[in-house]
Amino acid sequence: MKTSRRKFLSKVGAVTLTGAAVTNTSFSAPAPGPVVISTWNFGLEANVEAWKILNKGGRALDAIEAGARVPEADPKNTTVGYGGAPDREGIVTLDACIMDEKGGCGSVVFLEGIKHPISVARLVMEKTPHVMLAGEGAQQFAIANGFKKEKLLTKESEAAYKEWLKKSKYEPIVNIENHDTIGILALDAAGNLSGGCTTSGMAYKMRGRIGDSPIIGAGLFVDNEVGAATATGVGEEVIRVAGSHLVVELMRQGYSPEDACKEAVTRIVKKNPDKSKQIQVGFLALHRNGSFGAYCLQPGFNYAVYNGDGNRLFDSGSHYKG
Ligand code: SD4
Repeated sequence: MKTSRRKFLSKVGAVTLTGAAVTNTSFSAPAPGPVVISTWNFGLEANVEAWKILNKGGRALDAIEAGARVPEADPKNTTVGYGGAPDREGIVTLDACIMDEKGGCGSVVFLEGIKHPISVARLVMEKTPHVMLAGEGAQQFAIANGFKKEKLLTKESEAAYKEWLKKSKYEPIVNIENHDTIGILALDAAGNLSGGCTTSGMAYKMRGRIGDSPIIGAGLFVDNEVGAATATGVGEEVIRVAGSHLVVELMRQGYSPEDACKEAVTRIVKKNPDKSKQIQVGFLALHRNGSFGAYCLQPGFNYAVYNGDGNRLFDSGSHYKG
């Protein structure tokens, strides 16, 4: 029997953009039509921009890019784009990738001085015969395509970095509890999927370190026949299991989005049970039928969903319990 919208909302305790509480668990009876889902609570704001495109019948790829640009431009978001935490030398380096419904993909890594790596990644996909550009080459390509070189380190991020420098021990930081990388997945009215992932990476990482976020198959994977997945958390662990590709392949075998994410987390734990106690990894998946789900290692991962039922924040209440 179809659950009424009112009943559904009271069951999951959903909130809107301005709400405070978060919900529990995933949702597998999707509203028909387009949907966009994205990691963490700042995903709510990204979804608003993405939904403007999806709601008009626009393409999922355009929605992804528009959504990802929101946290990239936000100086208060210290894990993505402008205002992102720097590496251990004090330099902000950005990573991003994007995938479309045709299996096209583009990626930039170790990009400095460009505020919107997601848009550069899209151009790599659309204008070059390559998938990935790095560092200086990626920056040259961006500038040649009209992007401005800008200072990305904000006063606030610089001050936090200076505090961190006072510690004697080298310790990169991934925030377990709160805001991180944005991974964003969308299904449009034509039934096509796309995805994107953009980050400043692990705060105070070694210079040159790249995580999972810009790596196709690790931080993001889209297969229009099946679904899409993205990851957040300690990228090294996600890369080791080719996490997002794994999630999509599990959905191909019939796993629900949440169960596929759970299996990927479980594999990470099995490989390294001790380390897993101290890190966070979360996966988010969208099936091509519009159902979605998430699973994380530690409690504290939330994600935002905008579909015909509105824009809501879900707590991935499902986390690894051993
Ligand atoms: C990375 N996965 O660079 C990204 C960062 C992140 O939670 O998502 N941190 O490893």
